[in-house]
Amino acid sequence: PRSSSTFYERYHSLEDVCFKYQILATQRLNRDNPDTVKVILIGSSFEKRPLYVLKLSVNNRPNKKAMWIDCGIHAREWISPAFCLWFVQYSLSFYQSNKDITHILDNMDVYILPVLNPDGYHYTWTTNRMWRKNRSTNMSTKCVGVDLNRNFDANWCTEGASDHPCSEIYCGAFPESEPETQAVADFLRSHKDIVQIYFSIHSYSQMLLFPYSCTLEEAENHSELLEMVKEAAQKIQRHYRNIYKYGSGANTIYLAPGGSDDWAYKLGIKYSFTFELQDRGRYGFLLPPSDISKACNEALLAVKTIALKVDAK
Ligand code: ING
Ligand code: ZN
Repeated sequence: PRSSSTFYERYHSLEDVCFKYQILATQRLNRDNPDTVKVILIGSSFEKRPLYVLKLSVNNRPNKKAMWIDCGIHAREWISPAFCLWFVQYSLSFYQSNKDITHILDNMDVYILPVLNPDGYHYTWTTNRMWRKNRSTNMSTKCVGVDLNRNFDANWCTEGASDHPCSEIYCGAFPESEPETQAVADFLRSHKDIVQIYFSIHSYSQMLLFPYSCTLEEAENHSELLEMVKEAAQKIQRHYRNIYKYGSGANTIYLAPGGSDDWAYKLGIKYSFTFELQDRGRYGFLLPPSDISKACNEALLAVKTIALKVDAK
């Protein structure tokens, strides 16, 4: 019954997500280290909402690597911000009792951006549930919004994106034209020697994707990336009896230039992924709250599997 569901098994307004983050930031992963959860302001959205990254860090070992996870780049994909919250809650709850998350957090810091597109997310709660883009406006058109996953500088605005402002896949006026894109790109540029793994969480269609999406060419470490998502998909199938497709973006879903994972990969983050969470189309973006826990646990298993494989390299 709905009444017995936890905070994490429901969808939340932007205000509630932000409030929860401030609470989570006061928690400790490790009794000896008071600074294990930090909130970092990395920029602000077009409508001037803050973009907060949560940093999980259990010790101050020098030269520690890091993993990045962003959620909510597309406004209507509500399971995505739900996953970022789920991941933080899981980390805080099971550090030191689950051996996989313990190993991961002992060996890398984790940066989590729960809602990359806060203006769009807010708009889906108040006005149009099916909104995808951000909410930026421009003198030269009456159409609103840029597809932030077409706005990164990776074969920007070639086949698979549109230069028409009214399109759902509008690439923007130029690469990184949007403040949300710029904030993420600036943060990753200044942390590129630390961040080893990049995850971007979307829905729907149940796919574990890696570069490239902007070209049909294979990434330099294609076979290594393929091995990783294959193992993750197999684990999901074994544990949750659910099927995820996997492969490079362009070969598995469609050509899509200007995406964040391709850009991060080209920046030098060689383990770069985009996950498409549940479902396969029955409810689509309107995945019921009762499916949140399974969708998040599947994605969590995939993140853990890949992080452990990268760490073992
Ligand atoms: N899918 C992604 C999109 O932006 C994608 C697919 C993945 C594009 C990786 C580019 C890079 O179209 C959804 N559902 O948004
Ligand atoms: Zn998406």
